[in-house]
Amino acid sequence: MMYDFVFLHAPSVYDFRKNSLLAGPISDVVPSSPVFEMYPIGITSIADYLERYGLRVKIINLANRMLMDQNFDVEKKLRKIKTKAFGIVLHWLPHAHGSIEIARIIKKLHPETPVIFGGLSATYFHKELIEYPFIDFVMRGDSTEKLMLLLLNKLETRETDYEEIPNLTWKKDNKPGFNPLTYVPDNLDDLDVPGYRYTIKSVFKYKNFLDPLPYNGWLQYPNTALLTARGCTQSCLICGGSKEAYLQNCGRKSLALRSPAKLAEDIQFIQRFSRAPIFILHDIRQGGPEYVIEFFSLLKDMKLKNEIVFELFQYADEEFFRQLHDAVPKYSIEITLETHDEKLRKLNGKFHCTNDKVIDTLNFVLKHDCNKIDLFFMVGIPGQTYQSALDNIDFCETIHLNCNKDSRLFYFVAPLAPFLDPASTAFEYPEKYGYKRFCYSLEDHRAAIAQPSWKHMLSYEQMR
Ligand code: B12
Repeated sequence: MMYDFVFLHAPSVYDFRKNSLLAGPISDVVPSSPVFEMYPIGITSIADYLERYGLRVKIINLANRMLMDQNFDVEKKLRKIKTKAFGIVLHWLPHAHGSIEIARIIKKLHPETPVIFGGLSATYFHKELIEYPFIDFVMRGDSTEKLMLLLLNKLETRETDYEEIPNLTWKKDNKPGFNPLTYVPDNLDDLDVPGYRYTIKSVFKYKNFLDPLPYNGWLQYPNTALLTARGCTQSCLICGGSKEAYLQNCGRKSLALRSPAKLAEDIQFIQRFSRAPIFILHDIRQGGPEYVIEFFSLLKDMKLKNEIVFELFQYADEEFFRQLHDAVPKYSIEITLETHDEKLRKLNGKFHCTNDKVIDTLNFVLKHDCNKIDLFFMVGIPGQTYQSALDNIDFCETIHLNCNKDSRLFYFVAPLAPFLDPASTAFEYPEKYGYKRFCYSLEDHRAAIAQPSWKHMLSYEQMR
């Protein structure tokens, strides 16, 4: 079968099956293994959009196929593919090694087929990427659906005036061109984000259910996520998806929101194929109070069967949870506190209220019948000392005792690993925030992630 576009999601390190890694706790709080086999949900949106215009698009999660089958032959699989262009995912920087190796293999097997990179990390390192002889384009930015249609149409008609496509990094006669980041849409309603319709349809259309699986174990427990926004209102120092990072990396000055009505439609659709929890990504309060009221009222009218998981960036009062529970029969809450230290929380950005208010928030949630609360702490945030990291454990005890030792509270701690996020304030100004940075270029990160032990993968050290 001839495709118009094939997405490839590489493992973090290629080939992880040959060189065993002591990856440590670098992926402890996400559904993936250290291979980071989950692909970014946005590639399903791109696929969905392109298929609306009659293109045939396939997603191959190579990382997951390699993980699920020790004998899965990558080169054999790639050799057989007939497509007009390949898209290689470099969204998360831990894929710095695998994505480059896959691109190299693709060019060896299909020298005439264009190779296009995309994702937040590809956007950040686009100038370095375009220098590789086996990469032809980098599509930059957080919203590339429409731009990819423009580019694929151009490739089809063999026109080479790439200057016309916003956000594109390209090359002609080995000379790179960098088009400005001018396409930054301010809402997400004309897209399917994520493209669950596409994903399900593609299984039947292209007769393969293994290739597009999002991660190992998804079939047993088909968790889904919905994206309320692209961009962020928060300024967390360590986040490569903060307000400042989106401005610098994607030219985004404000949030692009998905409307409550569209989110409600998305939930209806998911309920048709999955009974597992639906994660609502980002704090819905980013949309403002009216957005929240409208969303809750739509949820209330719906016969919600799935559990819905909400994220909170800051303190919320009791009324919020009363309304939430009134609208959603079964819900859970995720809170990233990072630290017990009020001053450090204030510096870093998340939950910059007092510890008393943190405990109040938790008690409100528990009172209003939530199913579960996940609380996340981190080791390695700016200003944190060894002792301060240890003190988080005592704070968990304080919380537990102040919340009647409620068994619905779950505590997680993970290191800031493996890398400082590119474009985050901490990455851009490491010394100011107490870090010694070891990695600068993409090549530095590529070498780091392939180290045999996680201790040597880390791209930073905290200064005392
Ligand atoms: C939701 C989220 C997750 C979800 C992922 C859900 C999913 N499958 O996409 C979960 C919780 C699982 C997760 C995990 C991780 N995350 Co995360 N995540 C986010 C978050 C909060 C939102 C992402 C978002 O808004 N995406 C929307 C847009 C930007 O992306 P998208 O629609 O998927 O893709 C669009 C473009 O990026 C582009 N694109 C993407 N890929 C490609 C490929 C091609 C070929 C093309 C053309 C275009 C293209 O086009 C798409 C649509 O137009 C951000 C923070 C933030 N506010 O941004 C962090 C963030 C992206 N995550 C980050 C990190 C580090 C991770 C982890 C590595 C953490 C860890 N050590 O475990 C893991 C990796 C998981 C894996 N691969 O297995 C960093 C990334 C920094 C970097 N540049 O590397 C961020 C910025 C901040 C952070 N620290 O959390 N994450």
